[in-house]
Amino acid sequence: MAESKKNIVLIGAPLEEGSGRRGAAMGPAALRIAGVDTILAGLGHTVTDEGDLKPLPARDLANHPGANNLQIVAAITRALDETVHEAARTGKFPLILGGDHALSMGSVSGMARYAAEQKRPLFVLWLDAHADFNSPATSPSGNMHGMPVAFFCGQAEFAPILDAGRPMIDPKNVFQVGIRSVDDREREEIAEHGVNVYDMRAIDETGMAHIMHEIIATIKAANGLLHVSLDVDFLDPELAPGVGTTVPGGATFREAHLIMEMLCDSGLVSSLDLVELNPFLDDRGKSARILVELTASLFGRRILDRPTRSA
Ligand code: NNH
Ligand code: MN
Ligand code: MN
Ligand code: MN
Repeated sequence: MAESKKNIVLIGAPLEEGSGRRGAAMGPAALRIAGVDTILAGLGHTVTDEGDLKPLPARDLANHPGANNLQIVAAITRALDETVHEAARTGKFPLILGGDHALSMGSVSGMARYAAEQKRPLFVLWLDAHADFNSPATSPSGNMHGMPVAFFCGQAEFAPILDAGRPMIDPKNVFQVGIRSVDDREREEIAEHGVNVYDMRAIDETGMAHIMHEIIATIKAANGLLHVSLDVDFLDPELAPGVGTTVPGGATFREAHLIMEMLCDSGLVSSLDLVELNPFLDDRGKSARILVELTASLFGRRILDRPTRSA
């Protein structure tokens, strides 16, 4: 199999203000302590750590009653948008160490800008218990980590965070896998906008291999780039307790591992977020270690040297 050694840049985004509780700001440190850099370097990749982004709040934006800590989330969004775009533009693979899931507003918009320059469509694989398609108008909590998908699908009420007219994502290019907690208004929105949702029931009924074959085939046929966003709560809480919003009945280690191996073989992935890790809630670093293990599989660690079986 063709080995592809990458130039990976680690970008820490210690955001917790999108989540409504403290602790996710410790995520980047925990992922480094779990050895994300050394495991990737050990696989033959070049790894550079850019440290943590710590922008000042975006004071040009008014506080919004439906979007808690908007100024801080907007500042991280702008900083990541710029940093991720610049990394991709210079041939690097941006690996974002989160931080809560609101940071994907910036990582995905940065990659959307890059994909538009490459004249290729950007697809997003959203591995999460939640659909994260709320907006300030629909969110039951006001927590912006429940809003990033609506943001990068171009929902108008977010407009002042980034310049108007920026390339965004077609909701039909978003694949959500592992979903098992959706709010009422959110359910209507994802249906209306045509987001592709593979909920837990779909995984049980058809199996992860079949679902991933389907997603990978669609992206290949479109010559797309793929951004992967991995929320810790995608995994079953028994496996990964280090997250503020556990939902029972999550993905097993084997399902998550299969996704990573199939994505690695596909060669499609251009950027990755590791989000929602809350080390304060974790059990002796267990969740951080699993995220690092899964990342290693995505970057080429394999058990036997054989390719994905055909569909
Ligand atoms: N849907 C809820 C909200 O918008 C919870 C979102 N929480 C997450 N998303 N952890 O991944 O407030
Ligand atoms: Mn999420
Ligand atoms: Mn979630
Ligand atoms: Mn809408």
